[in-house]
Amino acid sequence: MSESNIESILQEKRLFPPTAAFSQNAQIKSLEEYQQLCDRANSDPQKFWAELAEQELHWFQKWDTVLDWQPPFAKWFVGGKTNISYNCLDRHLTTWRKNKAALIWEGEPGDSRTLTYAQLHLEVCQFANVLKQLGVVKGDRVGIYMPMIPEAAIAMLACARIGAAHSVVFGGFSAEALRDRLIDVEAKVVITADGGWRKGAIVPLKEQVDKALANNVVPTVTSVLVVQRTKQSVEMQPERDFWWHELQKTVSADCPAEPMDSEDMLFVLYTSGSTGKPKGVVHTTGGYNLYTHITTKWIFDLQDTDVYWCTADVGWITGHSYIVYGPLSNGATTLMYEGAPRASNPGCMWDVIEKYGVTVFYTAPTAIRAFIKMGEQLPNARNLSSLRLLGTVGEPINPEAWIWYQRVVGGGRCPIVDTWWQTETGGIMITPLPGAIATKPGSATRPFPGIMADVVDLEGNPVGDNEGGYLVIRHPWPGMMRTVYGDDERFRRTYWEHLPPTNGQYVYFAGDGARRDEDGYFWVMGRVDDVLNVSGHRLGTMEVESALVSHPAVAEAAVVSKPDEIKGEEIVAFITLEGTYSPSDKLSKELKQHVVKEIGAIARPGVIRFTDALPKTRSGKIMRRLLRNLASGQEITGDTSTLEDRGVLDKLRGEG
Ligand code: 7RM
Repeated sequence: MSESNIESILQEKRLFPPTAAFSQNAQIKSLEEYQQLCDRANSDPQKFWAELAEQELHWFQKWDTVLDWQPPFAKWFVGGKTNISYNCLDRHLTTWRKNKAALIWEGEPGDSRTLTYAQLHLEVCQFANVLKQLGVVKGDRVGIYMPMIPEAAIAMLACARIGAAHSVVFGGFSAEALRDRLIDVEAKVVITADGGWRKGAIVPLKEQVDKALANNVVPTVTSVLVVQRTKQSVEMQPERDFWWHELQKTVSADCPAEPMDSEDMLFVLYTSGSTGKPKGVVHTTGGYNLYTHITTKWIFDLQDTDVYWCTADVGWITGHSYIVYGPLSNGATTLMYEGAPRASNPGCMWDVIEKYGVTVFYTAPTAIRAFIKMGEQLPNARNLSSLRLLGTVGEPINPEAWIWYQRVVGGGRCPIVDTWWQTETGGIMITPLPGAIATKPGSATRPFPGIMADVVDLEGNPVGDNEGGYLVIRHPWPGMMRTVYGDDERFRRTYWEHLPPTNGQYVYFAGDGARRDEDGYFWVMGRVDDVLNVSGHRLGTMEVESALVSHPAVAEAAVVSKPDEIKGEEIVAFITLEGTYSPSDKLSKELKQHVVKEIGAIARPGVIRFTDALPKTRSGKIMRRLLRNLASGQEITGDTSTLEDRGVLDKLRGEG
């Protein structure tokens, strides 16, 4: 976060209490009710979660043990049998919701489609049978590399239905990034589309899959399923590639949901860390289902008449938890949008809200800052009066953006839920409950009931009010990640051994800096590690550096970020070149393009700076702190005495 933003957040004192009109009909109606839930959860967490699991979900068989906690490995509802696809679909079919819209889809070139719960159930059952026909069995992993179309959700639910774990890879990732993830997760099948629409152009998804699988580098993959979306011609490899719509015709519509152990793996989703390759975050069935269900219900205050729209992509955790599983488990109407604003349709988001009468809208601060830039005449020209609740996620929101969102989009009447959480936490952890908690612009406010969040120093001791520290969680919760796929030790090291245990109790280290104010409100300041947040997308410095050094011209690369008005952060790469190469604009462009090819457009560096040498300590460590100062044009702050060669710094500074 930029200095000026930190300044403005430190001075933020405005308070927005929920209106009586909102609280009256809310799921959680008052601060007292919130407090009671917290007290109950704190005094007996297992009882709290067990009661909710019993009330809110269907179980084929009840559990024997609520929580088996062998730090840092947790098992929830052990012995219980359930199925998240059953909870999202089948159980609604015996109610009036059978013919309620489950999924509304608005496609990019004006296509649209609405699936009722009965229709979605049918499609999921059919597709689950397609997967079975291709030999997918319980315990297998299935890669999903898709545009934002209903088939993405159908594919996820079909995997869950038969007990195969899905691993969705964001459609904006490159063939190389896809390949790495498919190899790591040992996928048996890949589900994709002939192409996807992105800002008026076609993203050749199937072609990327072909590249990822070329030369049999992912030997586990036996079949590729292709949705016909754009109708552009693609190569279909005999015996490996199949059209979704063709196989769909060959299967029965009968596919009972497989009773899954609560702790059976539901999905693996890759996310960036500060070191090494992206980690496969593992989530399991029962705990994840309960946690996404109850957070969606209470935080988005679901009512049966809501049209709920989360603008994330299903390739990210927000899409998993708050487009697909959380809303559908609650029997809500969830909207999926394939488009994105661009010059030719700058008001498209507002059109969608007006067209469908969206009531709950959940987006990212980076999107809000882009809306501000495009001008308030766009939202003002649409009827947004259906909206009753707004949310944000992905990065800290600056108070100015919060206030604009509240006033222009929310018409001054909608509460805003600023939700802090991570891929690893499965669901939202710190957030207002909109009928209960007064909000402060820029603060995610208070922990969800049952979440024991704290701010500590490097020794693991709680810090005082308004003192900065590390954000931690003290007690396991049902939605927490279970491990890093195939690497228990990395899981332990990354999240549980970063800080010493408190009174022998392990604490979960989130990687974010935060402070808690005198009212117990949390203010999340951003990452304290080498994880970048560009437009709300999480990227590791090391991933971008590895991509850069894989180019023949690059000897060394050091990647940092600088504050950006819209994107939050922008990537700045400091590069030293191999002997025969010299700096040029052409090479700079080529290197940016190289990163796009290796990772995807979300990782494109904004600035490339060539240098003769990188500032290093005597032990050879790159001093990123100095590079960050340089990148953002700030004075060099702090100690520079460990620098090996001051001349390097002076030279870099000279270039401005
Ligand atoms: C949901 C998601 C996680 C990181 C996290 C934070 C940052 C997310 C907020 C936020 C401040 C928020 N998962 N973050 N939400 N920072 N306020 N409301 O984004 O795994 O992709 O990223 O995002 O740094 O650690 S994620």
